[in-house]
Amino acid sequence: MGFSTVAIHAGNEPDSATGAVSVPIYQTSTFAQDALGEHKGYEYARTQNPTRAALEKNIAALEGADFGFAFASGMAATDAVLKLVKAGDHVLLGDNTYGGTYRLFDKVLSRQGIEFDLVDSTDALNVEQGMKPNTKMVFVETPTNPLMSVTDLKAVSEISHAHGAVVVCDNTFMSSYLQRPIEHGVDIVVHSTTKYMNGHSDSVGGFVALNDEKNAEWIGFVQNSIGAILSPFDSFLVLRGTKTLAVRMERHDLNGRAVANFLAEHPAVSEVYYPGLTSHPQHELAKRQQDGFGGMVSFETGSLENAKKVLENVKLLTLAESLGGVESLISHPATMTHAAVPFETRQKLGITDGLVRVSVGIEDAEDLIADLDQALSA
Ligand code: P1T
Repeated sequence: MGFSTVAIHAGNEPDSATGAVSVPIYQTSTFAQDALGEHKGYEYARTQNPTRAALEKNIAALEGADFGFAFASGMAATDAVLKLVKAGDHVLLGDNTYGGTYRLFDKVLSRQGIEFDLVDSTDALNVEQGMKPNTKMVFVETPTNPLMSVTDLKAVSEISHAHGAVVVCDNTFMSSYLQRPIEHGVDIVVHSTTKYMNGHSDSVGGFVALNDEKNAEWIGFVQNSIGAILSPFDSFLVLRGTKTLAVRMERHDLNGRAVANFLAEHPAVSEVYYPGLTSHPQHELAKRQQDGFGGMVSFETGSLENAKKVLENVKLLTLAESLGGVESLISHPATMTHAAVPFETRQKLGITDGLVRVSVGIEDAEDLIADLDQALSA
């Protein structure tokens, strides 16, 4: 079955009690039991909830995974995956991830004895060279936030598996529509569903999808033990969101390409980071690995002053953190999403004070381009 058919039908069977076509929001904390030890598969809503179960089935199907778990945020999903490693284990972390992911490793996981090194995974050889005897996991984002660097998932998976390490890919920037990491050998997919999967900037959530039964059992155990579950209402919203994922992503992709092409020609912009541009260093890989290039575009304005000018002069685009919603957002990675990344690392990667990031929405591309044009010329 095609992607949209799966998106609309997986997990979305009519409600067994009422026939409701749309999965109801089971807003309950507990479930009546017929007798001691006899119940309908639901006991307590942290452990199982029908609305969440429907979403878990839905996104797992979209990612081509046997198992899926919905969490209260993208960070909660990432943290749950990191419960697969223990004190003394080593993780190779992509050197450009969402700032919050770096912060989790740097400030929280390292206190618990989990070792990590940053790796430029755009060259798979760096992953090979970064391996240590205690490396148990390789965690990458592709394309990365905010520099849109692309990692060869097949190559990194082969290297990691040869060393016995599990490979995790944060698929937030592409969504399940534009990229399915498991098809390329990745073991575990993480999403911030806050972004494209929900798509309407009205829910915070996260997701973990995987095939390995033993690891899935542990992630489910962790989900219930720690309790960072997605609420029934948020599960409903994301389930509603994925029904239109394909059509939304087609438009994000079209608009992303149009905005990137416009910026690439603009005299006030010295560099555009977008895998769809032929000038992007991993353009060929992105073409092969992804089903499109998406709606995230970053660009260099040269200075904090220039960046501020653009951020403060846009009228249609909204200055805000986050991404992946129908409305276009604009942000300043160095002081917003990536403030937790040390200054030297930011400089080395190219997250400069002049860097601006746009989450290109699904408005009319001409209006977005006109707004950026007037802000750049202000
Ligand atoms: O915000 P939350 O749902 O917890 O997701 C965290 C997260 C994980 N992975 C990626 C690639 C992300 O971009 C994010 C969150 N990012 C933003 C809020 C942002 O504006 O970039």
